[in-house]
Amino acid sequence: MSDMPQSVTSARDGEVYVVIVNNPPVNALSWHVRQGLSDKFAEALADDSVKAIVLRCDGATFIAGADITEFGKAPQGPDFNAVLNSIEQATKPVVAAIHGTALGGGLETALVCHYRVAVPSAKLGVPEVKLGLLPGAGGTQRLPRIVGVEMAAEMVSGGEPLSAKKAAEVGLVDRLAGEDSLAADAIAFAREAIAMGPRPTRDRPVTGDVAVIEKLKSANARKWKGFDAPYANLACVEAATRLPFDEGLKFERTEFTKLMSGSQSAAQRYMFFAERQAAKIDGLPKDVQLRGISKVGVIGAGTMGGGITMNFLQKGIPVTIIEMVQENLDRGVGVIRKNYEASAAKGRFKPEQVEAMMGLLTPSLSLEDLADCDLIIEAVYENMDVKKELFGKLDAIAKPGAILASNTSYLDVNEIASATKRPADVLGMHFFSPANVMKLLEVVRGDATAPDVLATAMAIGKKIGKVAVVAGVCHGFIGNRMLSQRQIPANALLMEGALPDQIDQVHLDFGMPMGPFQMSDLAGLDIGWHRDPSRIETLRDAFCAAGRFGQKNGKGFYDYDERRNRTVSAEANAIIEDFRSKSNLAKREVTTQEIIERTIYPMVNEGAKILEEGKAQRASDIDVVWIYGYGWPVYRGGPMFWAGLEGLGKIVASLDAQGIEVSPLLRAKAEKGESF
Ligand code: T1G
Repeated sequence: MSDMPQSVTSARDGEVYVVIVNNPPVNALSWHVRQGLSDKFAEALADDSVKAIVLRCDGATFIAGADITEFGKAPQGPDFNAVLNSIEQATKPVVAAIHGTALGGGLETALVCHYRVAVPSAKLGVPEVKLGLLPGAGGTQRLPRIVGVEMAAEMVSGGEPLSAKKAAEVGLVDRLAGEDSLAADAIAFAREAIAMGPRPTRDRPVTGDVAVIEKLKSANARKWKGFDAPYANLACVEAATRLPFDEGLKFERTEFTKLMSGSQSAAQRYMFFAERQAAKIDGLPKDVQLRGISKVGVIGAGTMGGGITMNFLQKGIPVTIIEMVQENLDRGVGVIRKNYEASAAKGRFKPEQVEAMMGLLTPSLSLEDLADCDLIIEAVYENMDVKKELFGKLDAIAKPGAILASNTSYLDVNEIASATKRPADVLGMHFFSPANVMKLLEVVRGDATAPDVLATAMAIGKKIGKVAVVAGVCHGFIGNRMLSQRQIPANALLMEGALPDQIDQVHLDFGMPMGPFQMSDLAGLDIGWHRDPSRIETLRDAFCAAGRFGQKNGKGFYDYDERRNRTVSAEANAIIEDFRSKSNLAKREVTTQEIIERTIYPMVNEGAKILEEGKAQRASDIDVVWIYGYGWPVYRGGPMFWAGLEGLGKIVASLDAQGIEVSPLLRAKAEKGESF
């Protein structure tokens, strides 16, 4: 095949034949890699002077999996399993030389090699479950023959990689190589292997106790709720314990095909690329230079300010944290330390790491101490006047080139920027609570925000472990703007006959971590309340008048015990019934389908408007926001992806019937039978 990229070459070291894969950026097993492997191994096996074979990769990593971009397309090149089986059947010993990440089909390729040598920094895993799949090239059948049923079951169902050290302990790696001498060490091991001969994994016995599979299922029932792949993975490992190898392969192939053809894997593979796409800023000048961020200032040591601060300290970036009152500053710093100590108690940090992180924190009562910061993030009271006054002061204090960011969750970033003489250096960095846990970061670009400022904020967001998404200035940006389109109809449905737990249950069954009313209780029903119990104009007023403020005081739409377990509240439901009757609204039966159409379809409509207005770069960014900011079930791909599965025409028809103004973009796509 003349047009085939040469992504597999070979070299000789005496009687050892070295097969070298080079398919940037991650040496994915694209069709031309499979063809190259097939050709090179055939060459090595046909050459009598070759006594052993090493398989290694150039670039950053060993093979990191099948080429996900090929999925769903017409198959090209040799079959994955055929290539791997031919390696396993080699009549000469084959040694895999592993660095970087041997993942998915990459690890499966290493499993068909007879021996494995790895550098200590390497990681080995089968993350297919995170794509809604399973290791479809024999991984579920070969892992139990090398590491045993327990470890294999954990690996395939959790998708987390093993360190090379751990892999060596469990027999997945036969020898740890020098960090800088993998090629040579692998060849040396291959020479030793000549005497040992081939060791086909398929011929090795399955070891371990199959009972672990049921234990894993019960231990992860909550986490795996709604997901198909974890259970399919475990079914394959279980099959390995009772079927001959080739029967087990057939079982695996059947389960793999079911997952591959299902919507869950399509959604999770979509999200894999969507998350990476979100990091890209369309139209960014090629020569943009990031600004250096070596010191950060955070204004506000409350829940948000403290959580934001922790993100930077954890990455070794010093933070000056500001409060106006000593007591609040001390409390804020205390909470940061307490959170780190709690994580240390769970083994996440060593005590000396906690001290090192706290050593990077400079508490202060003076804004002047922010003068040397490269990035200043305010997380103060959500009030425009307060923020504008503060940004005016920062403008005079911050050094030239410092980025000034607001953590506002919905206010107009352009108006905040107008309080400074440097609007190009101003943007929003909207963290989600708890800020040291939630991965989503909405980076809100103002009209004047400079490209390098935007790119720097996106880059620092990634550096502190966030999934950053560019949002435009509008009320609520992307996530909260769509959230409000869910809450409004949810509240209306209470007035039509539904109850909080019925509506929430629909959302829980859909796969959301909590429903609209659980979320309201978490946020607090008294936010923005006028504090006059005699003035009852809205249902929220009625709840607040009754002292029902939400989780914070143990009662809201639900009742909460001291462990925050919620129960349906007769008092809350009575307040709803009373408010409905006083509003002369008749109670009627509300169905699950109606709840979906009334509370989720409007979110899709709002997402389409956000796209039309250019407040999100792409539909997949909106989905990333909802997966990482609100726990939308990744097996449904995000609201915009899910809308395509639901059918845009069906959604538009329902919105029309509800009398909701339909986004022209949504309607146009529906009419063309498109999805987002
Ligand atoms: N196929 C195609 N492209 C891939 C890819 C893959 N497997 N992995 C990464 N890329 C692209 C990615 O989209 C990005 O592209 C670039 O490489 C750098 O990735 C039969 C069925 C290896 C840990 O799930 O976990 O094997 O944005 O930004 O942070 O049983 O990539 O530059 O254009 O993530 O250094 C199983 C997925 C596949 C591993 C590197 N394997 N990849 O992280 O870089 S299914 C996986 C990763 C399978 C078999 C089954 C990570 C990484 P662009 P990156 P990184």
